[in-house]
Amino acid sequence: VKANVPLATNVVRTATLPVTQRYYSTRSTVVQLLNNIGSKREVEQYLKYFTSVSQQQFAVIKVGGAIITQQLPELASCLAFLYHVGLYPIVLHGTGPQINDILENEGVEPQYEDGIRITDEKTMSVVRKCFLEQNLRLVTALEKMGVHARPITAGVFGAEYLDKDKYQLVGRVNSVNKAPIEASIAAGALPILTSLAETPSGQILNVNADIAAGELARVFEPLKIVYLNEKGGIFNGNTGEKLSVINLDEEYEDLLKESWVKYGTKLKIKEIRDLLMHLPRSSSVAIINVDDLQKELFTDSGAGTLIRR
Ligand code: X2W
Repeated sequence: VKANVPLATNVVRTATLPVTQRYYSTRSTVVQLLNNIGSKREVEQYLKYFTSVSQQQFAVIKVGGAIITQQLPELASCLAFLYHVGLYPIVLHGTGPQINDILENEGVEPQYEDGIRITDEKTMSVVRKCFLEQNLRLVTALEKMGVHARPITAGVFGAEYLDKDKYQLVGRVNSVNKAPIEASIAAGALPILTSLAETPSGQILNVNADIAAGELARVFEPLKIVYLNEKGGIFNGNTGEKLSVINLDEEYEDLLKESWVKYGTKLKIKEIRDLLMHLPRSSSVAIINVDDLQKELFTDSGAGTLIRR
């Protein structure tokens, strides 16, 4: 992967003073930590690049619910690392597998239509419980690593019903309130969000976490939109090889013609393209495993699948 990183020559760092101090005081430690990942020059270059935009424009990181169950210590230490170098990713997590576990234990078969959970009243109470539990788990794990993390479980996403007959209590996001996220970052805390939304009359609606992360990216226009999942990228269904980079401008049409690009993969690629078309060219999407997060962010070669236009 050749990441699209313009060399930041005139770096204007807009961080508040305490964060700036933290950033520089830990800088040598950071470079040491990262020596096994990339060259010092590479790492420094990316650090400079990521800190050249406002703090809220560094990254939106979507964490799949399965990662909280399977890789919480790794996830927490990755996020803690970013925090300790003065970077404030906006973190949004899902909780799909936890919801399914509870439903299945109760003998209820999870229902999906086009990858969206059909959410009746009973399912909704499970969804809300799981979101709050997983949010607390992640926040607590971060606090144990010395990170100031702030749970943001409501008040961000405004929504209407996506299709009440088809999906019941599922929302289509129609507004994003940036204020709680901005306040969190201004206070030096990592914002940790769920993808629950609310109608104007106060009905809570369920929103797919990938979609909610995309909505965050549309309003914050971050340099990086990172989807963390266990698979760690998009794989060619015929050869089994990981696609290290997709340049949408040149490859999109051909990619859609590939026989293995169907169902969920097709939907995902289309959604990511739609998202990137709405964002500055400096924005890119990375799909990676949590173990590869630092490598993807701080090296030219990357680790997962990088998608850009
Ligand atoms: C999702 C929200 C959780 C989610 C659901 O109920 O599963 C809808 O489908 P993962 O772990 O990221 O899959 N909501 C409407 O997306 O979690």
